[in-house]
Amino acid sequence: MDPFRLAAEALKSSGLTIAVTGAGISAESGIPTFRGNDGIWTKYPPDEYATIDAYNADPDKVWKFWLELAATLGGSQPNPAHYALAELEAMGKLEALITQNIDNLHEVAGSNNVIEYHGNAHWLVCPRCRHRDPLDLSQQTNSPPYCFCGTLMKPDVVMFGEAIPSQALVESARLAETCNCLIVVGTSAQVYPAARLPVLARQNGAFIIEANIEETDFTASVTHAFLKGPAGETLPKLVGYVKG
Ligand code: BJW
Ligand code: ZN
Repeated sequence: MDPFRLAAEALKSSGLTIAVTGAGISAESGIPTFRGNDGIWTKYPPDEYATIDAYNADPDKVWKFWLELAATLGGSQPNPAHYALAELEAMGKLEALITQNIDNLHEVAGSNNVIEYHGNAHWLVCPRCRHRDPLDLSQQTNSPPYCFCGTLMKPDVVMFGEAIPSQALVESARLAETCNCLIVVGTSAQVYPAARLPVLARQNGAFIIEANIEETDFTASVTHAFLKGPAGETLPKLVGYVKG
């Protein structure tokens, strides 16, 4: 059966649908993904730039990388894939959206119930007192700023070795365990615990729709309907099938 038709039927009959998104959904907004030939990690190895230990050992080095990454986010706009998920929510067909992305584009596209699993690049957080300040993504400083409590602040994103924010962790697991349908978009399924969510949903009987330009570790064993292609094309097409 046509995977779009199969996916649309599952969505129509589902009482509770959630989505899990990754960097691939923002690729068509001009934001590079992490893995793959042109991925961020090819230039900046994650061991050196994306772990909390690396940040604590040399905050200025990681800060410099961070500002470069942030520059790719500044001025970026949602693409048709973000709008398609916002439309599904508005239609009452998507309960919640769990994003690993830190770019804020789902919120800009109009999704209301967004769980930020790996934080948000538009904020700084104090590791000691948890005070948050907005981060001006266009700033160019050599060092991260200090909190009023005297501690060096860090981007409010989850680095390797840091815990997922507890509310996001618990709420996402609850949704994955109880949903009837889960749409997973543009993630390589390599980073945990986010990569557990579709597996958890599948184990609890949910129908899994996957949208990606290539197969992932989910595709053969977890996915029911694989929508192959750029999410900016496949997700609006899926919404069309749901409406039609
Ligand atoms: C398209 C497309 C288009 C392209 N359309 N598709 C279990 C097993 C092994 C290891 C672990 C485990 N549990 C925990 C770990 C350790 C670690 C981990 O997962 N390591 C593995 C990588 C080996 N996890 C952690 O450390 C996490 N924390 C944790 O577990 O805490 C425990 C703890 C408890 C109590 C106290 C202390 C600790 C934290 C993970 C944090 C991840 N952070 C990052 C970086 C943030 C920014 C920064 O610092 O600079 O988040 S890593 C990076 O990867 C980013 C992403 O959110 C994340 C996922 O990447 P994503 O989204 O999948 O992107 P890509 O690039 O990998 O894939 C893109 C996909 O899109 C591809 O499939 C393309 O084909 C596709 N695509 N264009 C559709 N147009
Ligand atoms: Zn503080």
